[in-house]
Amino acid sequence: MSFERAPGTKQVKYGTAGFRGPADDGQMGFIVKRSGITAALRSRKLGKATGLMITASHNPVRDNGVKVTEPLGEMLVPNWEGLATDLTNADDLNAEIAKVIKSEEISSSSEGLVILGRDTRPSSAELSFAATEGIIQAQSRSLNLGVVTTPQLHYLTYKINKGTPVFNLNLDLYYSDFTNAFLEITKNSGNLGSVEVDCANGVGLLAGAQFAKRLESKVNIKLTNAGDGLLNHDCGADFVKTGQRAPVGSEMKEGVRYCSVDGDADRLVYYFLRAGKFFLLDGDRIACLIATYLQKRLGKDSSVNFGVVQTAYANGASTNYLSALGIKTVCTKTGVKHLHHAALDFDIGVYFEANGHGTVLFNDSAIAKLEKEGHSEILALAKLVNQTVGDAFSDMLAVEAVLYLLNWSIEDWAAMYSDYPNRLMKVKIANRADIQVTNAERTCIAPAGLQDKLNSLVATVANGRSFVRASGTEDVVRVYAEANTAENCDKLSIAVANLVFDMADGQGDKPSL
Ligand code: G16
Repeated sequence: MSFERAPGTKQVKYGTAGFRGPADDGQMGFIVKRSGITAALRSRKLGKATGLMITASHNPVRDNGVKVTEPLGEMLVPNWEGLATDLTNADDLNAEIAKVIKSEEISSSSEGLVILGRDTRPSSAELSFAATEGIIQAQSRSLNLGVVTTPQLHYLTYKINKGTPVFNLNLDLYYSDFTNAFLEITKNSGNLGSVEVDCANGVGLLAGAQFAKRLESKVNIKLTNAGDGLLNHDCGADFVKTGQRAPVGSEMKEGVRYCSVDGDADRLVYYFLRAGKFFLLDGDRIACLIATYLQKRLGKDSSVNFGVVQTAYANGASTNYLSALGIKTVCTKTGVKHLHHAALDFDIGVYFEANGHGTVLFNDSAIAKLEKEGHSEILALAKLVNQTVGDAFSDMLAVEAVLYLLNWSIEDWAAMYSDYPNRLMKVKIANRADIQVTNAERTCIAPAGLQDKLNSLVATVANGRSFVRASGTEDVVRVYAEANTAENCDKLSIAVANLVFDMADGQGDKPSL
């Protein structure tokens, strides 16, 4: 694989979750190398370690990608996304590096440190060499954690910047912190039953095996799709959420809790079987479960201000459920970075995308107020939820803990509300940048006239809602639709998908269900 960029190569953009694309078309090598340069320059600018994760998460195994992490584990700040894009597209790389060093006032004597991680894709190992080459070129060192989940990389990047010495940085820190937090919360419980985790044939199987072993006295964690099949193929959180069905290899039984993580283990969805019927508990449900718990425990008199951050993909029934309880909700654009940012406006910000990506942020004021008001149980929960980024395993333990604390079964959780029938479709068009949106992605402003026609279609079904947006991780336009019945939902989604296909230069076959 070449790590150099041929002049005139098609331009790329740092998107929803960094850069993503095919791993075999000769582009990913230079993209990852230059992301190594970006991460190193960012580290030199801040005088702190940054993180670099090689993964294409939920995408198929043939793809790969890369994302840069800020020192405290957050996503890269917006102005540096622009610099990452410029560095990656530059014909003259050295000139572009010099430009960033000058504009960002990076000292020539500074040296950076980049914490490097990768997922299990066949292309990831070689790409980590590309990253290292870039990091060295940008006058920095790298610390290679090898194969890790995305949240592990974020967490250990946070840890090193909070004072953990380099030579003490290892995954045991991560496992111990979350295991101990779970054991503390459940110290008075017996065995909590069985959870079967679909690992998407990805890196989640390593984390899953560790938690299964460390928590065997409290919960029976069984792993499926643990490396015996193709990554994300007919399995994983994205497959289960989009298809609203069980992954391959799962012979579902009543009375067992099931969940799926995605290819880099930063998303989680739950499901179970009752009377032969499949029930999905997605990111909206996880947010509602945790928000319900917080509201019950905080009570009316608490000074702690909490709220839930969602995106346009949140099922309308979940937003109505939260509003009926008087819980504040905010809607942002897709992308964890947007939700994370909005969640910081609350003392406790619960943020989840419907696809299962999210976490719960507790700020310093929340911790102080919880201590003052004597909420030791919620303080324990704060330690169980990964504060840096959405983490499938930390979220799974948080769900298990909250169900236990509320004395709820998975069926009690499912009974919170009934989802409105919904469907997510993908439409391939010539240039997805032709689709322009605003209003937290709920209104399409280009191509001209598309939104008016979409509104007319929505008006033909009861309780209709639909929006379209270009994916930031795949070369497709996403179409979301909701309606009062499954039949109306299908009718609306297919009509909107065809509208996009016709008005935005659709490619290949016309969309169908
Ligand atoms: C990434 C982002 C998520 C986003 C998802 C899909 O997830 O981190 O915030 O919801 O992509 O984004 P889009 O609709 O723009 O393709 P992951 O799990 O793939 O890293």
